[in-house]
Order: sequence, then C-alpha cells, then structure tokens
Amino acid sequence: MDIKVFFQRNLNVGKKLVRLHHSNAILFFLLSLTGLLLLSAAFRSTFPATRVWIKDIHIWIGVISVLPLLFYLPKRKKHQLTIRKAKYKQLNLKLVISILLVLMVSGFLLTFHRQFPPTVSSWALIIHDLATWVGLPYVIYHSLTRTQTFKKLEKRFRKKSLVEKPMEIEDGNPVYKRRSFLRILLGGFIVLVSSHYFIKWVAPYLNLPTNTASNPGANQFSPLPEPNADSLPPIGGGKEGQFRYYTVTEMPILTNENWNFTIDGLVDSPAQYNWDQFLNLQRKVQVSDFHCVTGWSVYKGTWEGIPLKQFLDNAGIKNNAKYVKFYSADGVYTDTLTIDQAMMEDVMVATLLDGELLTQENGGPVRLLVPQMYAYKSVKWLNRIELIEEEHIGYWEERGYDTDAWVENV
Ligand SMILES: Nc1nc2c(c(=O)[nH]1)N[C@H]1C(S)=C(S)[C@@H](COP(=O)(O)O)O[C@H]1N2
Ligand SMILES: [Mo]
Repeated sequence: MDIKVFFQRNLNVGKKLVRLHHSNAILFFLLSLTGLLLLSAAFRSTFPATRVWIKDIHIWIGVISVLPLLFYLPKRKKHQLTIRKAKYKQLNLKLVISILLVLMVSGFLLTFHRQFPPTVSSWALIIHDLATWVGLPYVIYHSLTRTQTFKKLEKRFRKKSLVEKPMEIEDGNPVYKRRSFLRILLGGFIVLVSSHYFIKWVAPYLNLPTNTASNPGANQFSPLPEPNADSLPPIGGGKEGQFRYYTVTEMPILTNENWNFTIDGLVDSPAQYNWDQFLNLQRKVQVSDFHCVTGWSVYKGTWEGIPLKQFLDNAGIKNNAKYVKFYSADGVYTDTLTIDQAMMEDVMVATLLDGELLTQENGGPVRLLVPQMYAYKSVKWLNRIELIEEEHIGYWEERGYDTDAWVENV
C-alpha cells in the first residue's frame, strides 16, 4: 500500500483513485474485523460489554465507508475509460461495488431495525451475512494477490519456468499457466477455509444436519414431558426461521439431579420444584414470535409451558414487591420485569417448543419467554424467580442494551 497518497496535495485523478482504493481497503478491513468480532461466540461471552460498543463502532465505520463511494462517483467515467480493456478490473469493480452496496443497505436496515417490521431485519441480517461470506473471501484473495510477497513468488515461478523450459514460452505460454496455478492454489485455499464458516452459517437455513443434536454435553431429563395435544402436532404449524444460540457462559449441563426450580422473595408461599414436581404443573400452549435485537426472528413457535402469571398468582405476591427477577442456571445471566409486565398473558415459563422439550442450546429444560419484548428478556436455563422491591438491571442492559425492550412494529 502506498501510504504517501494520504499526505499529498494536488493529486492527479489516478492518484486520487489510488487513495480512494486504499481508503476503501482500510475501511473494509476494519468493518470485517469488527463484524467478525460481533459474530464470534467467544467474543460475546468473554467481552460482552466491549461487544456492545464494538457494534456502535462497526456502524460508524459503515457510515464513513459511504464516503469513498461518493467521492468515486464524479471520477467514475474517467476510471471506467482507463480500465475498459482490462476485463478482470471491470469485473472486480462491479463485484466490489455491488457487494458494498448490498452491505450498506442491509446494514442500514439492521441499524434502524426498530423502525421496520421484524421480517425486514431478519432478511437484512441474512443478506448482510451472505454478502460478508461472499465478499470477505473475495477481498482477501484480491488483496493477497496484490501483495509484494505474492508478486515476488509469482516472479520466482516465472523465472523457474523460464530456466526449465525456455522453449515453450512462445507457443505453450507456461508463464501464464504457472501464474494461474499459484492463483488457483491461493483461491482454492481461501474457498476451502471460508466454506467451513459458510456451511456452518447456512446449514440451519437449509435444514442440513448439524452436529448439535448429538452434543454429548447436552441436558438429560427423564421422564420427558408429555406434550399437550396442541403442541404435537404444533398448532402454529411449526416454527419459521432459525434461532442463533447465544450464551454468555459455558452452556450449563442440566439433569434431573442438578436441576430444580425456585420461586421466592417477596411472596406469601415460596416454593421449590424438582423435575417430577415441575412436570405436574398445569401447562398451556401458545403460538408466539421471538425477536432478537440483533435482527433475527423465529416466527410462530408453538410454545408450551406455565404462564408466569399462574406462578405468581399461586405464590401470592406481597404488597411491597415491585419487580420480578429471573435467574439462569448458568449462574450469571439475569433480567427483570415489572409486576405489570410479568402479569401479561403471554409471558411464559416455557418448557416445550413445537412439541419437544427445549434443547440445551435453546435454554432448556425451562426458559422464560417474553414474546412482546426483545429476546434478551427471555432468560435461558431459567431456574429461579424472585420477587423484589428494588429495581434490578439485567445482564445485557447493564452492558449497554436498551432498557426499553418492547418490540414495536409487529
Ligand atoms: N442465560 C442466558 N439467557 C439468554 C441469553 C444468554 O446469553 N444467556 N441471551 C439472550 C439473548 S440476547 C437472546 S437473543 C436469546 C437467544 O435465545 P436462543 O439462544 O435460544 O436463540 O436468549 C436470551 N437469553
Ligand atoms: Mo438477543
């Protein structure tokens, strides 16, 4: 990279284009870096608070990256004239600009997702991811083939072939062959590595088998709950869309032995249930949507469980209680609702989805479900409900998430 162009004045168009190209490269690099961090499960659990402002930074770099495109517009004609004979450069330009536009539009929709119906943001997220999985490997290939090291390597190959088979240069053009061989090698390697991530991302959308089902660390409960007739077959027709499984800790491994469920705090009759006792509680079935604040949604899940209201009514809320606090068996994650919010009809202590016991990665055997709020309220591996007087700030809210979790525009 020619850093000088950033400090020179009165550049000609060519140099200005180089500067735009470099700016674009730097911005794309920063966007990839922050974007991959945002995707990383390890980063989510290790630096949760950092993740929240990295997201803001990602968005701001995204905004800034519109500038090189804007500055390019008036130079477009001249540039296209200079590359009219270079097929690869033309193709590259079209590809890069389309990918950038797709990323920008979908990024914009994701940033302002609260202003749009959740279907818009679920699609925007899928498209943003897809454009990343196509664009990033391509840009890596594009930039690696332009490094000095790669060019030297190509030259070495060329020299070798000149020495070994000097006669073939005129007719067989081994120079060209050698050169494309190196590029194919690099391209193949990049495709191989990125397809691993791509397949991991795309598998659930295409209903390809994933290896989570045979997860040896998964929960173990018996007996399994007998699904209500409305759950199996699911009256909602089965969920639409994919969960992204989030956790800020190792996923807890829960079994009959180490699991129990408590309601206590400011209630008249605190209670504790083991798995058998919990299964004896009267369950209801409801069809609800599930929205994560990062943009994805799962629609029409047929959820079965105990309405939270039922729990609270049975326990008897004391007069001084103002909030309901929810604890996870992961020992870290918590959140709260006001009593009014907690008493909403569709807030559920859920234990089945589409007729099956909630899986470990989905927060099973029991999770909270607050359909009208973003899913960070829906505490996974729920094992304790406490009625409290003072406000408690939830895990993500404490780290920068909006305390207003209501999903509008549904
Ligand atoms: N215990 C616990 N509960 C949690 C979380 C978590 O990390 N730990 N993540 C929340 C967030 S931000 C979302 S979007 C949903 C994700 O649910 P899923 O992992 O079943 O898709 O769980 C919520 N509940
Ligand atoms: Mo979320």
